[in-house]
Amino acid sequence: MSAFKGLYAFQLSALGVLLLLASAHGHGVITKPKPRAIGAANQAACGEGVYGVLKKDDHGPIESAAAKTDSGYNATACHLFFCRGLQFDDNKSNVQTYKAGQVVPFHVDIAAHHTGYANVSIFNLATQEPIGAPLVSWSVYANDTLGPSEWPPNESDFNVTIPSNLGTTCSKAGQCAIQWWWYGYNKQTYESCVDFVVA
Ligand SMILES: *[C@@H]1O[C@H](CO)[C@@H](O)[C@H](O)[C@H]1NC(C)=O
Ligand SMILES: *[C@@H]1O[C@H](CO)[C@@H](O)[C@H](O)[C@H]1NC(C)=O
Ligand SMILES: *[C@@H]1O[C@H](CO)[C@@H](O)[C@H](O)[C@H]1NC(C)=O
Ligand SMILES: *[C@@H]1O[C@H](CO)[C@@H](O)[C@H](O)[C@H]1NC(C)=O
Ligand SMILES: *[C@@H]1O[C@H](CO)[C@@H](O)[C@H](O)[C@H]1NC(C)=O
Ligand SMILES: CC(=O)N[C@H]1CO[C@H](CO)[C@@H](O)[C@@H]1O
Repeated sequence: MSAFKGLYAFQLSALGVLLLLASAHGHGVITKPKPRAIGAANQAACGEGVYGVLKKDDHGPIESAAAKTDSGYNATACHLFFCRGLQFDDNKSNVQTYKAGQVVPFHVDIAAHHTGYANVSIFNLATQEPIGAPLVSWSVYANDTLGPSEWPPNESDFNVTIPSNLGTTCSKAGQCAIQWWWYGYNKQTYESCVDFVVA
């Protein structure tokens, strides 16, 4: 093989590895605090098709899973676009305890940038409605025309302050979660939830 052909083959295989990494790692997920994880309750509520996509790539857009709904999909039980369809029943021992006013550091692993907007809010799990205004929000998030050195550090590392006015709204496990929500203008939605109680 000539040096030129060798280099070409190397570039092709490097590209293949990059594409593989991109598809294996998807786009974004909270990694700190420990977010809601997938399990058997998700499988039962969302069906095999959706469960398979969500399980394969915890960073991927929810729309990829929505494209695989099958006869096992129960929209109400799965609530795919709320907490990514991940279920409290699979995470009963994964509930954080915070104090009112506590500053909680978050880390989001953004594996691919897609320009959009994002916010972080406390949600009532029974109604799936936000409680109060977002705790953090970005009118522009993950701008994909910026290079790594220009990425705002606060898109992946930020603090959330637990409000002091929640009263007993979030005093029991299963009542509240903090949801990080990113919508990319390429029509991709990413969500992670952290279940918590204020005690
Ligand atoms: C779908 O889930 C809801 C909520 O859990 C439940 O009430 C309903 O019976 C389920 N529907 C089917 C067809 O299983
Ligand atoms: C993304 O960054 C580029 C380069 O700084 C800028 O021109 C563009 O307006 C930004 N996009 C948004 C939606 O703010
Ligand atoms: C993130 O940092 C940028 C500066 O890089 C600032 O303009 C913006 O207000 C910050 N956003 C949040 C949510 O902290
Ligand atoms: C979060 O808050 C802590 C303590 O208040 C501070 O030391 C840290 O720098 C903050 N982190 C970010 C990303 O702002
Ligand atoms: C939070 O972000 C989501 C998607 O990024 C958006 O649909 C929602 O309207 C935002 N909420 C607020 C209160 O801005
Ligand atoms: C990620 C995690 O901690 N998952 C736990 C959520 O709660 C269930 C039920 O208690 C456990 O089995 C999981 O290990």
